[in-house]
Amino acid sequence: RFSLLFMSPVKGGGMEIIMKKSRRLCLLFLSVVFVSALCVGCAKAADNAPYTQEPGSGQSGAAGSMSDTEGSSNGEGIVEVESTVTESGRSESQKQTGTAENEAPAQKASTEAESAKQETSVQEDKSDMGTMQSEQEQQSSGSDSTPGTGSTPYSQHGKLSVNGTTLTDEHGAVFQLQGVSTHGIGWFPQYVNEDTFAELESWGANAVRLAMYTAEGGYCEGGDADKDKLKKLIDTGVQAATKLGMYVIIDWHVLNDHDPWTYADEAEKFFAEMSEKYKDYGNVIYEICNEPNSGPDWGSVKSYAEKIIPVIRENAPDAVIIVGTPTWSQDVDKAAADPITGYDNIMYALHFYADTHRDYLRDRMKKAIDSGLPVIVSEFGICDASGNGGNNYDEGNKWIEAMDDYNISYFIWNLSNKSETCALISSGCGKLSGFEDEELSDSGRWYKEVLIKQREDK
Ligand code: IDC
Repeated sequence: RFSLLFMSPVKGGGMEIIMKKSRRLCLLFLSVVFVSALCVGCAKAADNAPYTQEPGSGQSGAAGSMSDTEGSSNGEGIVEVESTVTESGRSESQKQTGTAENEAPAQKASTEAESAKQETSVQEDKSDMGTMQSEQEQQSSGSDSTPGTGSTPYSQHGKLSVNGTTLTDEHGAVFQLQGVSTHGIGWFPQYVNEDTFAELESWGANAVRLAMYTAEGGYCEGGDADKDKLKKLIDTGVQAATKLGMYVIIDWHVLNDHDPWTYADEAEKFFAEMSEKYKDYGNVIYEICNEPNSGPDWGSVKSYAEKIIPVIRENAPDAVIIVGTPTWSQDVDKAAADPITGYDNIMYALHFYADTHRDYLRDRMKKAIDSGLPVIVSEFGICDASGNGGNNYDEGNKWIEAMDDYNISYFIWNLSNKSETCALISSGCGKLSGFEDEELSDSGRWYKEVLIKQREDK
């Protein structure tokens, strides 16, 4: 038998050499098995670690961010994407344009490698998060909450309100927010800091959006300690933006939980707490559901909004509140036909990814505004709706032009170095500020130019 062979080498004979060789081979084999087992173990641990794993296993919200008809109306490669289960429990297959999904295996491998890389940096970052945040807390507790001093966006424009279909500043002049959305703050906490925001401000951004996922290991799936960490991160972000005199959106990032009603009670508690904490911060804006999708209609989203808005209004009687719309925040037409009444300073979200969402969605946006709906683009990208594929600069520029024409505020997705087209920082760059142009991604460079040009034109 194999083990016996090991124990009884014939001394000095050819057999001994064979035995030595087999022993070496065996040792090699065992080491390979051991190392592989270790790797699998690590990967499993990473998968299970809340707040360290990037979201995105499975279909992202974006994978379904368009309807069948939208997919086929686009003359590009159409890829079938396994999709979400509808309210009735029926599994739908939706079509996604672009080639990103075609390259799934290669891409998946690189995404996994990226996740492992990111995880380390997130964990490293988390270790000093405690210190960072307690400093922030000391600064914020009892400190004056007047955002920015000197010539900052807030010092010039003050508290914003919604007038007709647009935002206006405290002097009554039309005002446009031009900002950047973080990735999920739980996964990329390192970018929630004053230096990074200052860099965005130096390009011409006047606002940031703090995206806090509710599902995918996000706020509603963690325990109290995880919730506290995320709330501290929000505070870090709000304080940093406030110091710089930038506007800041607190975004309840509903995505793979589909329906804002899934965690409506949690949302109610969260917004009660946030609006109480930031009631004196004229620069804070509340976004109560990023992208309802795969089920809830406008009636249902509207009734969710009617549950949350009064909770915020109790503490922040005139803060701007953004309400997401069904179909990944694309159905502004439905909201325009039946807007929320009885409250001021409400805006409705329209999100687009320029390579997927083209004329038909721009037309829908314009029509909604023409019919009196205040629309805000609290998230957009210039690649396809999966956050990958190539950038479509032509369509991106058409969107910017349309939004500028209508004085619509916008926030690009996302402030991270994740290996995906829509990340603004190149995946090889670990810096948090002082980015050279080549350390930005293509969309990062494009957006920086958009902002710089806007600033020059003003
Ligand atoms: C994407 C992220 C990606 C993540 C995925 C799932 O870029 O890293 O894996 O979410 O969590 C949206 C969503 C936004 C999506 C983005 C691109 O609001 O969370 O981010 N997108 O898919 N709507 C349309 C596109």
